[in-house]
Amino acid sequence: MKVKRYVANSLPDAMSRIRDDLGDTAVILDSKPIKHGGLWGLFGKQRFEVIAAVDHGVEGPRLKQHRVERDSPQDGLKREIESIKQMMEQWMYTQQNDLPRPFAAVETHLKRQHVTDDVIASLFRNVQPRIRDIQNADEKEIYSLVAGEIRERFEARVGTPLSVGSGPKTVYLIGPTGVGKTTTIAKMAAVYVLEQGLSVGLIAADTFRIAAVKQLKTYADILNVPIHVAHDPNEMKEAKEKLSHCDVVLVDTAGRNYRQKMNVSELFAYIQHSDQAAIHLVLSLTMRDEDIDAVLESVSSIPVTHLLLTKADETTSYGLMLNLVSKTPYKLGLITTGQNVPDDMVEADADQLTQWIMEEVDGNA
Ligand SMILES: Nc1nc2c(ncn2[C@@H]2O[C@H](COP(=O)(O)OP(=O)(O)O)[C@@H](O)[C@H]2O)c(=O)[nH]1
Ligand SMILES: [Mg+2]
Repeated sequence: MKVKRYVANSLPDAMSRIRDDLGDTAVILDSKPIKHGGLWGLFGKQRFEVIAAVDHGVEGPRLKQHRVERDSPQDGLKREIESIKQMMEQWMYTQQNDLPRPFAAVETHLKRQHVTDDVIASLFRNVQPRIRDIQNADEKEIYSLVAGEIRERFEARVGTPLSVGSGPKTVYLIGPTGVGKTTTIAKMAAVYVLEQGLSVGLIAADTFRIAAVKQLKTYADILNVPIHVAHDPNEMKEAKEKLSHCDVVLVDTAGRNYRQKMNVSELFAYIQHSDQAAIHLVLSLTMRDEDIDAVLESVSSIPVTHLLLTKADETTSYGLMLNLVSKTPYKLGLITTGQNVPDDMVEADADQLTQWIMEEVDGNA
């Protein structure tokens, strides 16, 4: 039997070198990361040591067994390396820094939910001291500790977005075009009028598009509530005065490109001089991380109070909600789950949100 040690930057690199060197019948006897950084080496850069051998009698992950029918030698090799890589990466977790396998399973799941690496790292960091025996940690224990940690983070942030009692009288919805601001205003107005028996006034400050005012007017007619249109900050002030008898005033703002500073300062002019105001930043759960970051950056000068997350029905990855809890100081308010007015809306609930993120993990949430 010929045994050789290989050190490479990645497993595919190692595999391709082993193939060149030892041929198709080579088997992997052992592999481990030999240099690492970051939390338990999970997110740091590392190199891999792979011990490979050629001997027909040796059992192990045989390179040849992973070969599929191929169109060209390169395609076949690529696929083969990919499948070995996946298999090895899972297995490697058990070898790395005494990291128990359940962490790998939870990490894979959280990544599928689009929880970012830094958030996953901070979850694991917080959970680790609570594990009695990390070497022999029970898979379920890790799942429930991580779920518990996620739940605590949500719990610390859930607000009471619909309570008006001593709370804010004017509620602004701000956010990019098409995220669902107007639809959500209609849902909120319906809840206030039909469920809480409050008097509601609406202000359409989205005069950028004629259709947007019409849309809100239609809802105002259905609910039989007063609506005013504000074309500029002065008219906004007047509209608010006219609606001062209402228990709550909902303001629909223009969803313009917030990357342009002009638009943000214009928006700011509409919402300033608002005491007792709640400002809900509306973001869709279908938005890309980079776009969300751009919006967060551009509204940083606005005193946002709540995050309002829409289109939960259009995604199955809810990690964004957890990322947002880390990235922003805002309360988690309403979450919308469809186009039906007023039914498709819930108040953020820590248990529910945790379940959305952790479900499918063997029902351990
Ligand atoms: N699937 C889904 N669609 C929604 C939701 N909320 C709003 N929409 C739809 O998104 C589109 C844009 O909504 P709109 O309220 O006009 O967005 P705005 O530009 O932010 O005011 C409309 O077709 C809405 O019906 C939601 O929670 N789920
Ligand atoms: Mg609108």
